[in-house]
Amino acid sequence: MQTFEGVVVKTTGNIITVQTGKERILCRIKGSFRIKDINSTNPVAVGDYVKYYFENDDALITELLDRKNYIVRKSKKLSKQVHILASNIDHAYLVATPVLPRTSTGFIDRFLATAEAYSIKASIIFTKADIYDKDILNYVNELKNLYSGIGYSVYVVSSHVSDSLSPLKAQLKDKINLFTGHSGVGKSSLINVLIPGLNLKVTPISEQHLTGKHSTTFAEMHQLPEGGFIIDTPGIREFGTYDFNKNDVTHYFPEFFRLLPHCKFNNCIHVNESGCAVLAALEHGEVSPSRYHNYLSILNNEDIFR
Ligand SMILES: Nc1nc2c(ncn2[C@@H]2O[C@H](COP(=O)(O)OP(=O)(O)OP(=O)(O)O)[C@@H](O)[C@H]2O)c(=O)[nH]1
Ligand SMILES: [Mg+2]
Ligand SMILES: [Zn+2]
Repeated sequence: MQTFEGVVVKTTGNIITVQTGKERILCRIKGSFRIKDINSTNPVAVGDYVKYYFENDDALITELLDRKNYIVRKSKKLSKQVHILASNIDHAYLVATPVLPRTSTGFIDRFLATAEAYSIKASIIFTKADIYDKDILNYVNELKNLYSGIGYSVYVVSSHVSDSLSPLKAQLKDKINLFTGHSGVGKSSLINVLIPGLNLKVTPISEQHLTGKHSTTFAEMHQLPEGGFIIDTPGIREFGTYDFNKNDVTHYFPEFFRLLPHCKFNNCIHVNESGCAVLAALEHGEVSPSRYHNYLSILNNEDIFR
């Protein structure tokens, strides 16, 4: 029996689309997989490497290869089950907009902390630069300075100005990239410009609520002409996907983590401990108040989206 190997590019119900070379094959799962440690609603996810073979005219997946990493979200509020959004990601990008719809720093910081928790490299893309007025542009530049100061790459782009995409393009090449963010921020629009001819569905945001209309309904991986892939995902409302341990949260804020050796206590969580280097840096304006505020929010398990 000849088996083949490929990467899952799309899953819809029982049909799993697997790409091998340039070819895409519609597969089903043979029997059922049981995956240790993850209580997930989906046995395979976009980005998974699988083995399959042909039985008559059917392509059947027999094996899931080890995952390098994966990102999950809770399938329902309060549910213990998770949905694996994607796996084997080299780089996760938060697609964000200061307006129409607005992405809060709470949402940005929760995304970055989640990526740190999963050890996935993360960057921020601010889109719709063509509609920023002076005040918004100043605000975006402030955020750009803040996040690049911490060590995250920040791109300011417009899907309507293809030149604005050159630095981003260079970074996407030859990697498996995930695009996430609120509905309506322009994830699919951006991918349409990066992959000419793709024509993903794009929907204007609601004029009444100024929010997106959930145009993309399932994750799908698309091949870049220069090499590499982008995973387009449905818009999400919140990034509260990970049950952080209180003592670990400081590990997910790199600029706080760098200060930890200077705190008096090596298990300092920077709330009210004496001799805390993070609190001192906050007082001296060396740590951003919004980062600190969002850190506390995560520590206290508050819902900070929007
Ligand atoms: N002015 C302007 N509008 C944009 C830009 N990018 C996207 N849009 C518009 O924003 C709206 C939403 O874009 P989509 O690409 O569907 O957004 P999405 O993030 O994929 O949304 P979901 O699939 O619902 O998560 C559409 O009306 C786009 O035309 C941009 O750079 N500038
Ligand atoms: Mg979309
Ligand atoms: Zn401290």
